[in-house]
Amino acid sequence: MDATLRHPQLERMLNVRAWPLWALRRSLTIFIVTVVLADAIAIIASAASLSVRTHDLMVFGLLLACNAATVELTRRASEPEGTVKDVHAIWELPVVVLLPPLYALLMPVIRFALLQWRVRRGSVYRRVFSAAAIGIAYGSASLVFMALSHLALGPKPTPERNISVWMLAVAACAVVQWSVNQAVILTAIKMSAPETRVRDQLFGAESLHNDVTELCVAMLATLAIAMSLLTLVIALPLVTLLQRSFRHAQLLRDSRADSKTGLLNAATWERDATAEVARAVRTRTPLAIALLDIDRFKGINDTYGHLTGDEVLKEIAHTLMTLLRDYDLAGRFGGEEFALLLPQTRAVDAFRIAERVRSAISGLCIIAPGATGGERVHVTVSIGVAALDSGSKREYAELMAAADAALYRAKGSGRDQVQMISTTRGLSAVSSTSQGINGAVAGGQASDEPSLFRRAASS
Ligand code: GH3
Ligand code: MG
Ligand code: MG
Repeated sequence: MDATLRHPQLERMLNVRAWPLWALRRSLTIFIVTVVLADAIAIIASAASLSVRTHDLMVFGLLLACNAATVELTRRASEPEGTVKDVHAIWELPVVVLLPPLYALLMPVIRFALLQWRVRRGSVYRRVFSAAAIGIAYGSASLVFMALSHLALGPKPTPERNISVWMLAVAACAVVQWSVNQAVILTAIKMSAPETRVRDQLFGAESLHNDVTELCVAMLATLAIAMSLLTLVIALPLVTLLQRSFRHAQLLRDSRADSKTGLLNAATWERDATAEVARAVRTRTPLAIALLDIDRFKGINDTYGHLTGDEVLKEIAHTLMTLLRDYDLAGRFGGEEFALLLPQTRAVDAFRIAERVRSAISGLCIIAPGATGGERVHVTVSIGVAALDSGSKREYAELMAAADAALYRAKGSGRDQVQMISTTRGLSAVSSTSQGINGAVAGGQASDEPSLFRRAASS
């Protein structure tokens, strides 16, 4: 059998003209190639001036083993897409400080090869670029450490001579490494997508806190390893714990979100909304709840398929995120039902917001793939709003029942409309349809209306 047929990936790699790297913006391609070349030149230059010592090889081997163990832990937890916070600097900063520059330049190359092999097949040019960017950062840090410690501690700097000065040089080295790496990565991200808001990702409070923690532990590990290699045995479980803790914030976010739409999940929305209603009653401030149900969604699934149905759910969620304020709570309440909590919102404003949402959703242009190039899916929603006017003492459950009753009425009155119940005015409500606001509609008590959970059978 032909070897190339047995190794399609190898065949793709050897086909240089087809590399995805060439499909990027020209300036970005040039930047990536420049960074990789600079790193390659640094590796060759430092290899030429290296004098191999057994002790150095042993230190490098042990730190490499710890780094590989960290990669294996990433594999078990699975490497998520996007920006991932790792702890590799803890094993790599000691290499930068304690060993000749070649080792620091090689470490990221081996790390990214391991990630590619053991964790996830990512885009090769991205892996190579990341390894080169970190290599350059380590190379610069290594030069800075050598220069600073030579000045303060003489030609063979060791922590024993003056531990504080030595640690200051290590800290400077860590800062240089971090800054050069951020600068290179940031330049590449900005070149590939100038509109990306990388500031929050890289310089947000959480990200900075994680980076500072990682570098502080890396400095302690460097000092400990400089004293005795045995400390690696103690450091490994601590680093494992730190690696897990970096996922804490992400796990917390995931546990609050609905995976399909990214809105709050039902349990989180309910918990947060209950607390907000209690606060509004206590502080005598207005608040409103809106329940939104997609009209004839079963028909959309039946006509266009569930994938298109899911697309509709995502588009509606996106519309809600765009239209609502930062402090409003939007959750996916059930299959095709959404719940909104609008703090500091009087009845009349809540109605206006709900009407804006209804109108934006009925104007959505969602295309279902089809043989004729796609067909527009017409989506509408019915919304029931209940407002807690300032000074009212209603509870969360009463407010939900009132919003549910309003939603039921919106469905019964022809769908694609907003109905509202102001709790201080009993069930007197205003309604709007796609034709406009209809005015006040009289009704009974909220509890007379069928409940959200009984409505399915009657609609
Ligand atoms: P109405 O206007 O009275 O609300 O009619 P409806 O068809 O929207 O209401 P019904 O409760 O009969 O149908 C809801 C449908 O929502 C049925 C279910 O298959 C669909 N659904 C629930 N969750 C999902 C989901 O996650 N994805 C998709 N595609 N469909 C879902
Ligand atoms: Mg429903
Ligand atoms: Mg529905």
